[in-house]
Amino acid sequence: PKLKDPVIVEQGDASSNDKSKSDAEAVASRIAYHAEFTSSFSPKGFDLPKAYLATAQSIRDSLIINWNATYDMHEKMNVKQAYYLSMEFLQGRALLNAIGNLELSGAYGEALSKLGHKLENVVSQEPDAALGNGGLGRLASCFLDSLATLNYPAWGYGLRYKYGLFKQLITKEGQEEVAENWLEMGNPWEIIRNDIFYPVKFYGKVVTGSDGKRRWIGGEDIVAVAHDVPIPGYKTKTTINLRLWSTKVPSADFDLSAFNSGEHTKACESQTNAEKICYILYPGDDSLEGKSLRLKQQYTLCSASLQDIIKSFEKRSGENVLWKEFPEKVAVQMNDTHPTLCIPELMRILIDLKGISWKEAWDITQRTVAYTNHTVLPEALEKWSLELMQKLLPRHVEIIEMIDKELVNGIVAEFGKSDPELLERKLNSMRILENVDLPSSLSDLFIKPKEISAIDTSEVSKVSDKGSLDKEDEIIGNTEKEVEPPVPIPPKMVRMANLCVVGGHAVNGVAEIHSEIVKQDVFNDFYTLWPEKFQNKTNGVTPRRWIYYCNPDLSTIITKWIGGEDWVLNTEKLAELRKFADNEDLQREWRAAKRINKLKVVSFLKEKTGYSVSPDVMFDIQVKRIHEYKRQLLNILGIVYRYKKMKEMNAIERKEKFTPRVCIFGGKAFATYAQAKRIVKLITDVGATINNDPDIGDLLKVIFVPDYNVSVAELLIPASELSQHISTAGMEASGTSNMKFSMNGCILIGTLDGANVEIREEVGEDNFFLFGAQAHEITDLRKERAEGKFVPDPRFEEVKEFVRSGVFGPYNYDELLGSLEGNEGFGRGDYFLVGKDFPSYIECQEKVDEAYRDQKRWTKMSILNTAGSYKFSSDRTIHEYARDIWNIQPLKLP
Ligand code: NBG
Repeated sequence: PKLKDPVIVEQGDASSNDKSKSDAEAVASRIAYHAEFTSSFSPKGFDLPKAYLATAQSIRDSLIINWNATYDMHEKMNVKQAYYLSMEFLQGRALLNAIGNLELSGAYGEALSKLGHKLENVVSQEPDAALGNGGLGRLASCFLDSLATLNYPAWGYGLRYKYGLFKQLITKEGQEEVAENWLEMGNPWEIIRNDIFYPVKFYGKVVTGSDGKRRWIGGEDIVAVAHDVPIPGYKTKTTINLRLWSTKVPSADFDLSAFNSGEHTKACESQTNAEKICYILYPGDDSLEGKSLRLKQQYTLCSASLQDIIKSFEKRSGENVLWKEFPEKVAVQMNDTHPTLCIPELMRILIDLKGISWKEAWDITQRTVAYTNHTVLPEALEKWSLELMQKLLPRHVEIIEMIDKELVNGIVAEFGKSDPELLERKLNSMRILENVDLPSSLSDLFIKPKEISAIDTSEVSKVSDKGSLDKEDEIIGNTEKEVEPPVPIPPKMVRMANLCVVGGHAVNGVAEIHSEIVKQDVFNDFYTLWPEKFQNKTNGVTPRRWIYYCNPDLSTIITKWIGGEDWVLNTEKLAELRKFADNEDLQREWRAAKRINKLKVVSFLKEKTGYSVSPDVMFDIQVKRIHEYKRQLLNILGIVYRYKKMKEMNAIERKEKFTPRVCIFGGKAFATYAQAKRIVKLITDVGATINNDPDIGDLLKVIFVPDYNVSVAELLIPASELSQHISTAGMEASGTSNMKFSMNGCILIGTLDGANVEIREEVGEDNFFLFGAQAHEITDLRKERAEGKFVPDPRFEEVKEFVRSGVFGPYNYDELLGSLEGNEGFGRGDYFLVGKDFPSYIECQEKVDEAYRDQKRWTKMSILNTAGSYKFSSDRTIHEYARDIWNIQPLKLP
């Protein structure tokens, strides 16, 4: 490639042929320029990795122009801005999205082919930016896409983890984790802002200055440095910012004399200590070091982001900084409880550094921050040891204690002292501090200070949600730990979720049923006191990434039948497909598109797992984090049942009875969640047996896709025909892959849980395979089990026996299967009600088989799923947040 003038290509206008031809030339010269001057490879040659980097850098130039223009406009207009703080952003790949959003796909395709490469091959060189774990992180990324697309003034703030979460390998042993070195080849999407950094302090002590003010001094100082990732909107110039922090020591801290006297490790110690804060997401927190590292991560995110937000507020205010107007310019959204420290940190900055009174600072803080709850699993609502927090963040603990004290006063004022029992119950559930004595004026009221908890701690050893807190997973998996004697003195804890509810002006759940549970159960006492704080914001996903780019064949069909491409921005238009659901031409095209997507997956599976599958069988997929409540175990036991029945029949019978399927699983089990890892092992063992059984052939295949991530999802979801969302009712806050599957014309089998409820409403009952107990029945069912009254279905017993018989290999599954049984031995009482739902699940699967045999009916169901999915665009969700919580307005570049 020859270097020409490095002209930057303007946002696309593919309407004219000449324009696109000249665009292609300009793009080619731009790519060639970067291949020669910016790429970190040898200047010779133009292989795929180099083509990717040069292409990314070329489009980045265009993004930066829009990104600067967006920033300047927001600053000039001084509009209110929303800041989304999240420990996770699961961005996936950026190149195709950027090219598409700038409407330069044609020009880039042509340019690359001139340079000897195919766009799709170049695009697939990009490693996923996997700074997240699951739905919570991917939701944050979908929100950024919608915010930019809808021209909202908003930014994301997160951490730049050097090694992400982990890379999953599937071996004979099951899952293994290795470090994911996603930055190995450099990251063309980030702009390292060496000019933007903030001090972050840990430890030290608080003293009272001569002016009577509290000051946090001493301790360990690190620096957080900004890395900016431009986020382009679709068909708009608006390009917002995702600012990720990395950590290092202040440069003056390098111990030169230690280094020169040969103590190299010692000299570099503080450097490593600072850098390790951003090594990985969710570092193990068994040890005290692990716990304090996590708390350091959370505080770094909150402190650096707030300092940045405040600096920008001050700059935009000019001479006249009016702090009480801060909430009119700034909205901070806390994505789950991980950024809770925003509350005491904002208070600290306002009071200690800006000289504002407690009362005013509290008013400003409350009006600024809001909290989204993403799980009702009690133990996943984070708690931190007060002792640890006191060491690490002494000034914040003073502030939290003060907030708790004011809360106690408020509760006493509300409920009075006349009914000590009621008052005690309210205090126990609502206080921020747990197991901390009340002021003496109150404690006299009660007989003795009780062990307190907002939640029923007896459940703690049974449930867990990997999304937030991880140690509980081990409690499930590790029986040795369980028998530890109870701690004599209950530890003093800080309940982060309570702090969020008290300190924020809005609390929202992420699907209707979830928001109801939040109000009626998890935070009921708060809801009774402040009903106006509580809201629902049903999740959504971006239709750009999740149909338009990942499923181009289906998109072309939709555009053709609806008569235009505006459904990508206005998903309501998808509903127009309803009137063609029976049309034979559309049905034929629809099936053909699905088949193309299935063929892509066939080759992908062959490459990744070695298994060959037929594109003519039903693609049945369950991809999500591996978790007991998500019940991959129910799925695999259903498969085992199916296999056993097949083996009991002759070839003709089994062909008649069963619809051929490939059952695909994917997802990561948290590294220390032993039970989840056993589930992975079982799935792979079952696969190894069934896939090699000559009696079965294409009738049934079971495949575990290793290292499930955003890019794998983009491949699997468009090819899927049935997808499983089968959590124990009431436990999945929303789920978001259910929305993606439905959008791509996949039919769901699921329980009435999370967003399934709303999806079923929208797509119609006939187009959703429903089974299982409902949320309001779960408590009684668990009770029934605990009392030994539950009689398991013989088919369930049969299937467990079959696994135990060793058909799937020598691994001992007692601990896994025991969890589905009573409370003796390995028994854990089947907390997730797999046994209860098993019969209705396998019966429902029979209905699936039958429906699939009628391809016309199935295709109609598929079309009606896409048509009914319009509500689940994150554009709708973001408009609701903007209107009901943040009070921000869109602002478009001229
Ligand atoms: C997850 C829930 C999902 C939900 C996403 C996004 C956590 C803590 N929660 O059901 O389990 O879809 O959040 O809201 O990761």
